[in-house]
Amino acid sequence: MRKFLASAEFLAGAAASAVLFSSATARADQPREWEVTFQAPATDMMRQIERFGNYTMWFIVPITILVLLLLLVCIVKFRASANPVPSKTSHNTLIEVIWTVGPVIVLLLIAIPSFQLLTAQYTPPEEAKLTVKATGNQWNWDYEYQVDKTFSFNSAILQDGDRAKAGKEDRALYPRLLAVDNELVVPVNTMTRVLITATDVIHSFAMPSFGIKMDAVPGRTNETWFKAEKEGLYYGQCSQLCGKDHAFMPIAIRVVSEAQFKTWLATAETDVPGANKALMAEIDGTNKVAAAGN
Ligand SMILES: [Cu+2]
Repeated sequence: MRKFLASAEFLAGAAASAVLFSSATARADQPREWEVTFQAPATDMMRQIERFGNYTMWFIVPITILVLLLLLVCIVKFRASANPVPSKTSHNTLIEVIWTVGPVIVLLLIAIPSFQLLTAQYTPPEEAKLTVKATGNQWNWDYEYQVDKTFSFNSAILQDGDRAKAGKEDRALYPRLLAVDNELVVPVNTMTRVLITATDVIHSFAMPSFGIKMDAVPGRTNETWFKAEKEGLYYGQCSQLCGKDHAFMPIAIRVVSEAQFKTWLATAETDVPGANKALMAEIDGTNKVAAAGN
């Protein structure tokens, strides 16, 4: 028994350090195995969503326990052997009032903050400084930067064969099925508007750690926004079943400093792969300096 406990302790420790290690090296957020909670929020909106999710638990857990207990009481107390003559009661005004008013109060307590959150999601707190348009295709994304000199590029899943050429061999930072060839690059702490549409079927642009998910509908432009607070590489996926390669159209957003974004933008207008290479080299360099400083 002691041996089992010791090995369990070791496993837990190893798992914890693996999580710490990977988050320290990856500097990003992405889905993880056996994850039961939300990804760490990278925007205030996601923090609000997380708070609301935790708040609803205060209702969900007690109600589930109450219903389970009531069921158990009925099963044991009113079983045929203990209760051979069943009650013929069909009405009880007090109980009916309680089971009507109680749920109404619970629903109001959930509905009011829920609508407040929904309103906040549709009310950008400030004017956007950057507008990008995301167009879903079967099965990749086009990103258009609506800046002085509008330009666009395609972002598709990273093929294993292209890893070396792209300099993306680190599978913690560029995971299989989530890494892309060209990330959407945005500056940190900048109000970013995302216009979302599609060319063929309905897709959905979703970034869990930003708290955004918006359908991409052909012939229609939807709008959402985010303001990322932390630099890093974030992963999401198309979230509307869109055909055979639906599981293979990830979304990757690279949040960089304002200076890095300016440099990237100046090159990207004419040469997206070149701008990405330079940006990756610079980020790698600053990471090494930071690691050396520790
Ligand atoms: Cu899709």
